[in-house]
Amino acid sequence: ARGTVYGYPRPGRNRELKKAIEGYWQGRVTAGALRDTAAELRRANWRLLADAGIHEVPTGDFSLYDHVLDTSVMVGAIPARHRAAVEADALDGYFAMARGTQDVAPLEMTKWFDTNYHYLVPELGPDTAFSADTAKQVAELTEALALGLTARPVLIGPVTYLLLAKPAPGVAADFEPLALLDRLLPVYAEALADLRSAGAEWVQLDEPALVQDRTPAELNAAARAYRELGGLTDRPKLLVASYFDRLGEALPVLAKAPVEGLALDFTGAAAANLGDLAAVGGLPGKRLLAGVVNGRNVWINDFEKSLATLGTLLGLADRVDVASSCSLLHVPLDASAERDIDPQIARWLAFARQKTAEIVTLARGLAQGTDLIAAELAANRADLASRAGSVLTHDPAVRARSAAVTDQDARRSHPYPERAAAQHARLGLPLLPTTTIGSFPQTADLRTARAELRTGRIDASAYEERIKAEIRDVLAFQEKAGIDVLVHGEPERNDMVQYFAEQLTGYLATQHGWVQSYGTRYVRPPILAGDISRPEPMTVRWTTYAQSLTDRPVKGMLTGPVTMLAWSFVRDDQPLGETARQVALALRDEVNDLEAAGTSVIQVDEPALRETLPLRGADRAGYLAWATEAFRLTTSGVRPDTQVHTHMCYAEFGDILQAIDDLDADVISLEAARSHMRVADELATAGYPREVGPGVYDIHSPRVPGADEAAALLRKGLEAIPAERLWVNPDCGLKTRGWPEVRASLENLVAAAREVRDGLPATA
Ligand code: THG
Ligand code: ZN
Repeated sequence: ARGTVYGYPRPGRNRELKKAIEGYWQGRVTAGALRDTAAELRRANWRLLADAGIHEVPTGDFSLYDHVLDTSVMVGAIPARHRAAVEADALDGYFAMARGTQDVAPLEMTKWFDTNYHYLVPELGPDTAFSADTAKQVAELTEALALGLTARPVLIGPVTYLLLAKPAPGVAADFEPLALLDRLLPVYAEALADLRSAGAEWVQLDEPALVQDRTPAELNAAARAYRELGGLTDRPKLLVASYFDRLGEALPVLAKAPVEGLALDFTGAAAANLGDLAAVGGLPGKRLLAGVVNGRNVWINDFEKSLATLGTLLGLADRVDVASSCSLLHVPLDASAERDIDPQIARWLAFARQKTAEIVTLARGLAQGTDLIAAELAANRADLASRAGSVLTHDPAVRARSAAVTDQDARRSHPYPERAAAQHARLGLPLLPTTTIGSFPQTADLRTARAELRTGRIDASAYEERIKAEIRDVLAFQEKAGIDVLVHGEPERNDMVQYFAEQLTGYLATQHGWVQSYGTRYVRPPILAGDISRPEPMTVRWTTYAQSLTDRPVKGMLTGPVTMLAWSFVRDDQPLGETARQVALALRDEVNDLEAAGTSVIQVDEPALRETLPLRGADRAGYLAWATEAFRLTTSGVRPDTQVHTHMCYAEFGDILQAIDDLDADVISLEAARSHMRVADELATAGYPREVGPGVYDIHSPRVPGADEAAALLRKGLEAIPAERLWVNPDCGLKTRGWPEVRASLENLVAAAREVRDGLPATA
C-alpha cells in the first residue's frame, strides 16, 4: 500500500497566490510573474508531498480561481458572452468568466456540495459544442514528471461536470445538461489520450455528484459514461473518485464499470461504504483508494480505527492505497504554524501537512506491519486520550445544562398572535417599518484601528473610543434618514462568526488557518474544539451604548448557532446536534442579557441554515430537527413583547420553508431583490404566518436602486404579504458596500416605504 492525496491547498504559506492574482488584476504583476508564482507554488506542494512520502502526487488540482471553471475551459464550454475576451487573451478571458467585466456578467457562483468552497457554475444549452483544450492539464503533469515524480492527473468527471451545470441564460429552465453526455465524452476521450501520451499511467476522474440521491436515468448515464471511457483503447488507467458521503446506489454501478480503480470515502457517515463494498463483493482486480483521513476536519486521525478499516479493505480489492477522504483544499495548510494554540491542544490538530504525514504512516503500517509504526501509534493513542480526557472537551457544567434542556426551553412562552400584539404595543412602529440587516460599511479606517489594536499601536480604550465614534455616526445617519428600527452597525466585528468564536470558551482561533472560499477570497474558520460556554456578555456593551443615543429601538445583533457551526470546523467526537445545543445555550444567555439591558428587538442571523442541508434527502429531517431546535433554544428565553428577528441569504429557500416556519421568529428578513420577491410568494403560498422583510435593495451590487424601483418591489411584496406583516429592508448586511451608495440607497428605501405606506387604505 502507498499513500496519496487528491489535491492540496493552493495559496501557499503566505497566500502568495492570492497576492499574485490580485496584483495581476490591479496591473502591478505581469502575466509572466503570475505564471511563475503559480508554477513555484505547485512545485513546492509536490516537493512537500513527495518528501513526506506520498508516492503519487496529484496534478491539475491547482487553479488560478476554481477547478470547475478550469474544467469548463478544458471542455471548451465558454459562454457566448465571454468568447471575445477569451479569444483576445486566454488569461484575461478566464478571469472575465470568473469575475465579469464592465460589460459582461460572470458565471454564477455556488457552493461545492456541502463545503464552504464556491465553484463557478457551467452554463450549458442544447447548442453547446464542446472541444478539448487540455493545455493546462498536460502542462501541469509535465511539470510534475520533470521533477522525477510519479503523478496522477485529477479531473472532474463528465457526469459530475454536467450535474453541476445549469441552463445558460436564454435556455429553457427545464433543459438538463446531462443530455449533453454523448457530446462531452469524446472530449474526455481526447483529454485522456493527451494525458497518456504526456506520461500519465493513471488519471483520476472525480464524481462526487454520485454520492447524492440520483435518479435511475442519472445512474444509467454514469454507467454509460464509464463503459464508454473504459472501452477506449488509447487511455491511461482510470480511477473514479467519490467523496463527501457514501456512494450508495452508485457503488454497484462503478464497481461493475470497466475502470481500473475506485476511490471511496470511509470517514463519518461515508463509513457505510465499507459494508456496501462487502455487499457488492468488493472490487476484484481493481485498485482501491481508501479515504480514511478526513479531508474536511482539522482533527488527528484515529490510527487504530483506520488500520482496522484498511485491514478489512485489503480483502476487498486487488490493491489498497491510503488517501484523504477528499481534496485537502478544504483544510488549512499547517497546524505547526499556529503559535498561539496551547501546544497540548495543538497535538490534537491535523491540517493538510499533518494529514499528509498521517496518510504516509498508515500506508506504511498497512504495507509493512504495525510494528514499524509502533512509535506513531503510541503517540496517536496518547494524543487521542489527551483530547478525550481534557477539561476543554468535557466541561461538566456545560454538559449538565445541555442534558437538562427540555422541549419547553425551546418554545416561546406565548403563541405568535399574542406576542405580535404585545410587541406592536411596546414598539409602536408604523406599517411597513424600515430597518437594515445589521452591518454598516467596514471602512478602511475601522480595519486600521483593529490592526493598530492588535499590534499595540493603540490601546483598548482608544479603540473603544474609535468604535463609539463610528456607532454615533451610524446612529445619526439612520435617525436622519428616518429608519424605524436602528442598528449599531457592527463596527467592532471583523467576521460575524470569528467575532463570537473569539469570545466563547471552547472555541479556538487560528492565525494562519486560511481556507479558500472562492477565487482569491479566504476565510479562517474558527475551531469548535471543546464544550462551549460564554464567560461574559459579548455584545451588550455596544448595543446599550447605541440605545443610549436614540429613542427609537436599536436591534441587538447575534449570529445563530447553525451558522456558528457551518462556518467553523466542528467536533468529530460528538453529534453535531450536541455542539449546536451548547452554542445555542451560550447564545441564549446573550439574548437574555440583551433583553435585561432593555433591548426590545433582537436579531439572530442564520444565513447558513440552507447550505448545511445534508447531501442525501434521508438525512435532512434529522438535521433540520436539531438545527431549528438550536435556533429556538437561542431565542425562546425572552418575554412575549421582545421581538425576535432572523435573517437568511445566499440560498434558494424553497426546500426549507417548513424549517423557516419552525424557527418561530417574529420577523424574518430574506434575500429577494434579485429574484423579484419570489420568496415572498413562496412563503405566502406555504401559509407563513409571521412578519417578513423580503429585501428590496440588492446589496451585492454597487448600484443604487431608485425609490420607485424599491417601491415597485414593495408593492409586489404586498401582493403576497399583508401590510401588517411586511417589513422594508435591504437584502443583506452593508459591510462590503461604500458609504455613498449606502446613504443614497437607504434614503431611497425610506422614501419608497413612505410612498407605499401613504397609498395604503386607512386602517381602523
Ligand atoms: N464568514 C465566514 N464564512 C463565510 C462567510 C462569512 N462563508 C460563506 C461566505 N460568507 C463566504 N464569503 C466570503 C466573502 C469575503 C471573504 C471571504 C469569504 C473575504 N476574505 C478576505 C480575503 O480573503 O481577503 C479575508 C477576510 C479576513 O481578513 O478575515 O473577503 O461571512 N466565516
Ligand atoms: Zn445576508
